[in-house]
Amino acid sequence: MQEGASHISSLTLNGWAASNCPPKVTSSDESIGVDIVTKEIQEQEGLSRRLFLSGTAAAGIGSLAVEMASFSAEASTQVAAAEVENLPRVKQELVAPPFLPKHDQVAKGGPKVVEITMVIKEKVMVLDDDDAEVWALTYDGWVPGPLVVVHQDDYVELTLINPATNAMLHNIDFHASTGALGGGGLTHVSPGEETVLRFKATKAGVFVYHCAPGGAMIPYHVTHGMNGALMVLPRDGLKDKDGKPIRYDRAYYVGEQDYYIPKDEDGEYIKYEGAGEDYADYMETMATLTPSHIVFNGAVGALTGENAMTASVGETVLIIHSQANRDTRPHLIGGHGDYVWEGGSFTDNPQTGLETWFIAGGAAGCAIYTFKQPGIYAYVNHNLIEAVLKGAAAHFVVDGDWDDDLMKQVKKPSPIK
Ligand SMILES: [Cu+2]
Repeated sequence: MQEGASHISSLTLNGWAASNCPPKVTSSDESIGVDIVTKEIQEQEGLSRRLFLSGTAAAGIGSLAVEMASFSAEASTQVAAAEVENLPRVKQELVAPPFLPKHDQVAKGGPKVVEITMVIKEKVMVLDDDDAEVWALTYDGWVPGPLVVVHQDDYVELTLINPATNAMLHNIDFHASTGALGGGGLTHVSPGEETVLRFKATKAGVFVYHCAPGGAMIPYHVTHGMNGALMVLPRDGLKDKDGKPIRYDRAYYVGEQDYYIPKDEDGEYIKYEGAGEDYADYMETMATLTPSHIVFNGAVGALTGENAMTASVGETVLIIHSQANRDTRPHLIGGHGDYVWEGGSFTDNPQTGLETWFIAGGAAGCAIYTFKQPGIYAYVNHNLIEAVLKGAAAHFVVDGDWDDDLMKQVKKPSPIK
């Protein structure tokens, strides 16, 4: 096991970086990104599309995939511990964000094996009113992928299915897990394959998961929507700094997504025939680090208007926010974060009374707020350029009675006397 583990880490490091470093790169970190892009594009030109997209022909990935397969079989026999086999099993039906699957806030009984299934779907998504579209790479057809909820010390058992109708190779890296690149090293599935990964949820908190097939395909897949989040609740539920229980009436999952959609010479967004067709163009737009879109739940307006999240005055709402690639700063306009787990770890005491909180790229965090006034609240990334011009905004529609004590319009806007 030890030998296999060290073997895999050196191999996967190739997948993550080394295989993409051109020979010329020595100490200049700044140049690596550009050189990676150039090299990937050059490689692509010399390869058949199918082979390239499947990942099997990408630099370093071919041998990697073969080694992974043998390691995977070896590992799966070794971890089949009898005590895990004897645990109770439950199936969790995953649902489309912003909703959460049915779950208990306080665990009933001891640790369980929570079985989930995700089907990888490559599909066209329209991103805005300008008809910008992307061949999204998704878990279960949603951007973000479904939120998974378990309790600390439960086991997550994922069946990951990559239907033969897809064009690309995918996998999954759970930040909540320990070992084998978060499971990324054990879950590479080509079109027509499925795999089962089980891991123990040892840390309580909210965590990102994402596709990480290797090399430049990692940011390419993540910025095509292939990410989501998993919440590991403490077995006895959420608590404040004094150990007092915190319970929520509703919970929502907001996944923030940056896209880098290429444009043609006329400034129009380019449309492509299939998943992966935008690869060469996308490598260039992605390398600018300037997203064309920054949106909540896949597209501009996915959580506004009739898609707004709802609540009532007096209800306590948990808002989970993830960003798999890029820093962000959620803010509820007209409200607060009563309790905020900014870094996402439930082992830490929540911060209280925040106006805006920071979510590091590659992380999830969450906030709890009890609504006190009715009306429409905007929930935004408080880089307001990103919220208003790029799309990172959602709405809460809250019903109930207005409280004049908290706010009152003493005089309507009228001519100055
Ligand atoms: Cu993928």
